Amino acid sequence: GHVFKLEDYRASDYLIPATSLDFRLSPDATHLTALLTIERREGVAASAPLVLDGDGLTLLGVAIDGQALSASDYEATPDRLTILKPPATRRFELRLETEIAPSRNEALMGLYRSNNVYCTQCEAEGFRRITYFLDRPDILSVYTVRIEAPHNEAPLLLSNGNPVERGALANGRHYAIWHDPFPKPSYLFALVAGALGKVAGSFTTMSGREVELGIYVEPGKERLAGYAMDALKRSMKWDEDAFGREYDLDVFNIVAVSDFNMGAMENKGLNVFNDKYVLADEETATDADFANIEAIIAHEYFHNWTGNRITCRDWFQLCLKEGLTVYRDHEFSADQRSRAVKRIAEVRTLRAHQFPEDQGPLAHPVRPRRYREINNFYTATVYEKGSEVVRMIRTILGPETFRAGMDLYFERHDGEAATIEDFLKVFEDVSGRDLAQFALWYHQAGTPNLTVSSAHNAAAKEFTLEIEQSVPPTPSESRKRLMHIPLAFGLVGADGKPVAWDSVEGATVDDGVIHIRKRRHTVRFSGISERPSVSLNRGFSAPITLSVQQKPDDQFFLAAHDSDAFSRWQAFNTLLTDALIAAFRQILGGKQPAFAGRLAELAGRIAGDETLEPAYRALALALPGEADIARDIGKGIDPDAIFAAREALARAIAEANRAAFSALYDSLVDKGPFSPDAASAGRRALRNILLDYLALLPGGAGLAARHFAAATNMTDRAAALAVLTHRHPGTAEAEEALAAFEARYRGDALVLDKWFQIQAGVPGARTVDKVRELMRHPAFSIANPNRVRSLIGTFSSANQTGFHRPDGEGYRLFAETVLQVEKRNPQVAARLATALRSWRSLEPGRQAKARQALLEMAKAENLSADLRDIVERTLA
Ligand code: DPP
Ligand code: ZN
Repeated sequence: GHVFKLEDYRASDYLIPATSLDFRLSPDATHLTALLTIERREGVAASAPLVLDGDGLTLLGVAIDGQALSASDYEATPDRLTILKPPATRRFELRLETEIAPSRNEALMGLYRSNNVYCTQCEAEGFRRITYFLDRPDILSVYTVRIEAPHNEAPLLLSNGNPVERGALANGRHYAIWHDPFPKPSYLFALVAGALGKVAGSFTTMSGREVELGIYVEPGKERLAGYAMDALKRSMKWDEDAFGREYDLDVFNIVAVSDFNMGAMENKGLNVFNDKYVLADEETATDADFANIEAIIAHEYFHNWTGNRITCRDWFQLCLKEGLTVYRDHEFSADQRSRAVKRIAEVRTLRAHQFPEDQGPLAHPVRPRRYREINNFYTATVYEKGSEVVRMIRTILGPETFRAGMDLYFERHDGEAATIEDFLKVFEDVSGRDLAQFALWYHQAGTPNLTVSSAHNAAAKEFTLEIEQSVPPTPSESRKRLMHIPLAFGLVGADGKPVAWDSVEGATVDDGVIHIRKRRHTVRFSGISERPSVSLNRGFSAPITLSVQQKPDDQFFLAAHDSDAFSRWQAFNTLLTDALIAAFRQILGGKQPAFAGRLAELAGRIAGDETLEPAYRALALALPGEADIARDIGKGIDPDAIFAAREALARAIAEANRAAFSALYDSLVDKGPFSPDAASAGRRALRNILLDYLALLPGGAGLAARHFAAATNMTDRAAALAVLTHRHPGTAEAEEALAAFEARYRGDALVLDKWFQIQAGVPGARTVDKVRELMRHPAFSIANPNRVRSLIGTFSSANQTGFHRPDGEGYRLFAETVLQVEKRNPQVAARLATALRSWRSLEPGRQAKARQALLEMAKAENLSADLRDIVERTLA
């Protein structure tokens, strides 16, 4: 396929200042008349052909300035329309008639049907499946949209911007006209039509304008949209308070649909959401679901300024809107909930999703330089690492200068399609600093590593840190340049208090941050009489790995005393990881793993420490995941040995703390009415992780079964079901709970996704057969992305022992299913296929079988560009 390159960017010869669309909706034959005002760019020769993008389109007619074109004036294929000799005038009107079949659109890109509702998804290149267009983000156009449909089939007709007019027509038909005054790229176009229920709200902006809010859901589900509405209002207020950003249209609408490739989409004034991220009440949604809804509602809303008002010049700049908007939604959630807990959760996500990407065959810079299929670049690197890069800018410049830079960004680039260079320039301009070396975070792939050792010279009262940076090679980037790494740190005295120094040399040290810019720094602190413990990368100030020569005593000390909550969590997590890796090696060597008693003791102390938030304690007690352990081991992975190591440690912790865990578990029982707030969720999280430990002890299955039966909300019910099925698979208790859950939620597809997910995650060799069986369950559908992700996605990316079954059966099911999904929906299939990205780190037997599965996929006929790109890069 074609490789798109950043350096090939060139402005287009033509612009489209205004776009007027007239839809006559019909499931099998939607008729669209598009009237495009075309303007030749200054300096472009009049003879330059106008080349528009299409994708599978049927052209019914084409006219310029009211005159139908003759066949020799243009060339039309499903994927391109070329106007060979446009008029000599600089501005003209191009009229296009096309016909599309939403009911047959299973790729869920462009205009399609979901549960009899018409909806659209145009990012990145879906608009060209609706009409011929300059379908690129630097073409900003003012849209007017008329939608016409039978009233009974589609009483609701929505598009971007403000409503202008609506009315009845003959034969039971009606129409609505929408106008969006803000010029926007085609990827932000949206249309929704159908029969939906509405939850209404309103918001008064900082300047006193009244905005009408609407959340549209499947009729009958209105009461499940209350939390999303509340999250929307809080997001609108927060963006005013934190960034001075005010909403700009008279209405803001959100529509929830059940067939959606991503989480949600920020179309101007008309966000379209995966219903998973809108619908919630205590009976159907977990605390994690509530938190995700809050974060995604915020994320899409925040795009109104970072993405919509200021968009991307080209798709290489995707992180300009995504990394920045993730940063903003992280900050929002941190302000709404607990900052320390939020930060730990973010870092866990980054390590679980971005680190393996950065360390494997699909590694790419936050701003890639090449792609074959842009859909494959909506990645953890662009989003999560992109957010970390923005966070580092704030760390380096300080909060006030960062805010001044953001203000300048909005002022300078409002209404434009911008680049990462534009973004960095505002921060250089407000700070007077040169960010050229820092910019490597956008340009260079790979997770930097810092090796750190320390020494104390008591006689000279000097404490020294030797720090060395390296960036591992990544595909097509074997040589790396030195980065600017802001390393937040603290020296901690024996009393747990910060240790002050007289002077420091060897690096710029500023406000608790060592600025690493060279390969090696010897950082000398003078005036230090006692050897301190050193707390490094506090708050996870840089997305790096650390190799620290640190004594376990220091780790234990920091895990109990570090004043930085993140680093304290990190110290304990490092101890757990080290113990798990040691146990893994013992198991491979045929030995029984043994654990230091003080580790389990510390776990007990953290669990019972009333000075710590319950949510924090729950995160601390969560052992590193099997995939996290595998990533830290790096190669020769035997997932069964990792599983055994992890279970042995959990058992050791549970046995050592039985009485205390049990008492704490009892004391945390939910009293009073349900509330999804962070503090209540934290108590449930702590109680549920204690259950997970206690379930490993004698009588554990009974305890979990009672927890399941007594649950009054989905968080507890789903947690108990997972504990029962994962810790006691195949037992009567587990089977009864599964049956009860299924019976209770029969007909509720979103909730049954949890049932699929929990079963797909059951460790062990038998799950592959269970997954095959569940694919035939009436609630499963290979055409629905949420169902596929719950069952196949969970199995392949979150079930290490099941998926990596030594005989390769997991891989075979996986390859077969990916190819089956791909026939309908290449984008979802390609995303699924990334589950094999770490195949080279497996032990040789599994590695050979995983490779076999990848080769099977590679040689399938008519492979989509999406899947081919992933499979070939993974094998390369
Ligand atoms: N809708 C996706 C997001 O908001 C892509 N823009 O991240
Ligand atoms: Zn986004």
